[in-house]
Amino acid sequence: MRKLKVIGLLAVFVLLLVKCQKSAVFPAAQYDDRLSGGDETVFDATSQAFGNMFPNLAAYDTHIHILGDLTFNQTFVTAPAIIHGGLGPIFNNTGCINCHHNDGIGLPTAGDQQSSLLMRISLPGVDAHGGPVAVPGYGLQLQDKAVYGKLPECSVNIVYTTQIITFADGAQIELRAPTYTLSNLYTPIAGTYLLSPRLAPPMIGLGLLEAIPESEIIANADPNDANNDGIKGHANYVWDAITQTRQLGRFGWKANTASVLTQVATAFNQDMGVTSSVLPVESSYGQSQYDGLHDDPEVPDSLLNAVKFYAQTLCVPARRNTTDATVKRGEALFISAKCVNCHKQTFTTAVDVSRPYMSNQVIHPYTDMLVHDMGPGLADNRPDYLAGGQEWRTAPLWGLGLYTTVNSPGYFLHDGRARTITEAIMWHGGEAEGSKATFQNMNSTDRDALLKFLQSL
Ligand code: HEC
Ligand code: HEC
Ligand SMILES: [Ca+2]
Ligand SMILES: [Ca+2]
Ligand SMILES: [Ca+2]
Repeated sequence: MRKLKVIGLLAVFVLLLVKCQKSAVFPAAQYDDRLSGGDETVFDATSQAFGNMFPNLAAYDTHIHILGDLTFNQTFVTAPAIIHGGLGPIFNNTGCINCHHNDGIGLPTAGDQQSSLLMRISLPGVDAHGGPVAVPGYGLQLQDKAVYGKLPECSVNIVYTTQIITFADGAQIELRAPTYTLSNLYTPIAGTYLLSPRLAPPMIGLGLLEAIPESEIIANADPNDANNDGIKGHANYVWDAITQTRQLGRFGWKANTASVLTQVATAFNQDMGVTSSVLPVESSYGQSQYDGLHDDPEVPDSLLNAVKFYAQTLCVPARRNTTDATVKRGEALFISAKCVNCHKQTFTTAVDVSRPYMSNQVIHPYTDMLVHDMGPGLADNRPDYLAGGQEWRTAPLWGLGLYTTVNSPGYFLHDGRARTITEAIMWHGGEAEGSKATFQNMNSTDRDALLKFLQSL
C-alpha cells in the first residue's frame, strides 16, 4: 500500500515536471518581443548591426557565410582576371557592398562611386510573361557606368523640388520629390519609355522572408477590400528567369523577384555585368558595348551560391526599449492608425528540417509582403508584373530604428527621397492616405510616441 502511494506521488511529481518543462518550452506568457528575427536575432545596435550572421549556423555553414561575405565586399575588375573578374562592360557599381553600404540602405545619388540608385527602364505594355517590355539597345535596366573604352548607356540626373507640409498642430516639415532625366544616351531611344528608380535596400532577414509560407502571405491579400478598411493588398506574381516558372514575388521594392538566388544572380548580371551559370548572357549582349569574350560564367557557382547563402543568413537586430511606456503607447498608435494593416507584425516561417535555423521561427518583419497602391506621390507609373504604376511592396520595418546608425545619414522609401521617418510617413497616400491623415492630425506628443516606437524596431 505504502509503496503504491509513493509510486502515485512520484507519478504526480513526474507529471508536474513534464508540465513545467512544456511550459518552459512554450513560454507564451514570457514571449520576448525584442526578438524580431526569432532565434536569428542579434543584440547589436552599433553601425555594424546589419552585418551579423545567423547565430545558429553550423560550423560548415559559417564558413560558406564568411566566403559569401568576402565576395559581397569585393570590388570586381575587368576581364581577364584570375579572381573577381568579369565586371562590365557596362555596370552600375563595382561590388555589392558599394551599393548595400554596411549591408544597409543605399545612397540616392547618381554617377558617383557610392551611388546605390539604379533605374529600371521599359516600354509600355507587357512581354510574353506579363512583365515589363525591354527597350531595344537598353534592356530593362540602365547601366550608367562602363569599363575603359566602352560607353555607359547614359547618365542619370536627379533634381529635387521641395514643398512644405503642415501638421494639424502647426508644425512644419519639408518634403522633396525627385525628377529624373537622362542625358548622354549612347543610342537614341525610340518612343516613350518608363523609368523606375530603385535604391539599394537593407540586407537583413531576407532568408526569413523567403521562408514565410506562400499561403500565409496570400491569406492577408484583400484585393477587393472585402473587410472594408480601405486597404487592398495583393500579391505580385512574377516570371522567374532561373526556374522558368511563374512565382510569388517577394524581393525588390515592387516584389518583382521571386527568390534570393534570382535577386543575387540578377544583381551580378545587371548591376555589375558579371555573368553566372544561371544567368549566363551579358546584359550588354547585342549592344555595341558587348565584349564578345565568351568567358561566361564569370562568377563560379561556388561564389554565387556563397553570396546567395550570405544574403539569406544575415540576421535581424533585436528591438530596443520595448518596455518603455512611450514606446508601448507608440505601438498602440501604430495599430490604431492602421499602419499595422500593411506593416504586419508577425509571421511564422515554414518548418524546414534541412535548415533548422530557418525553420518555424516567429518573426516580426512589419510587412505583409503584398503590394499596395500608395497614391500618385510615390508612383513610378511603371508596372512590374502585377504591381501597378502606383503600387509598392510594404517595406519591412525591422531594423528601421538603426538605419541612421548603420548608414549615416540614412534614407527612406524606394528612391531615398525621405530623409527622416516622418518624411517617409508623410509620403504615404493611396490606400495609406487614412493612416497618413491620422498621423498628420496627431498632436506632437502622439507623433513623438509613434516615432519612438518606430525607432525601437
Ligand atoms: C548599383 C547598386 C547595386 C549593386 C551593385 C547591388 N545591388 Fe542589390 N539591390 C540594389 C537595388 C536598387 C535593389 C532593389 C531592386 C528592386 O527593387 O528591384 C537591390 C536589391 C537586392 C536584394 C533584395 C533585397 C530586398 O529586400 O528585396 C538582394 C538580396 C541584393 N540586392 C543582393 C545584392 C548582391 C548579392 C549584390 C552583388 C552581387 C548586389 N545586390 C549588388 C542595388 C544594388
Ligand atoms: C497601405 C499600406 C500601408 C499603410 C497603411 C502604411 N504603410 Fe508604410 N509603407 C507602405 C509601403 C508600400 C511602403 C514603401 C513605399 C515606397 O518605398 O515607395 C511603406 C514605407 C514605410 C516606411 C519607410 C520604410 C523604408 O524602409 O524606407 C515607413 C517608416 C513606414 N512605411 C511607416 C508607416 C507608418 C508609421 C504607417 C502608419 C501611420 C504606415 N507606414 C502605414 C505601406 C503602408
Ligand atoms: Ca562581364
Ligand atoms: Ca541596360
Ligand atoms: Ca481591406
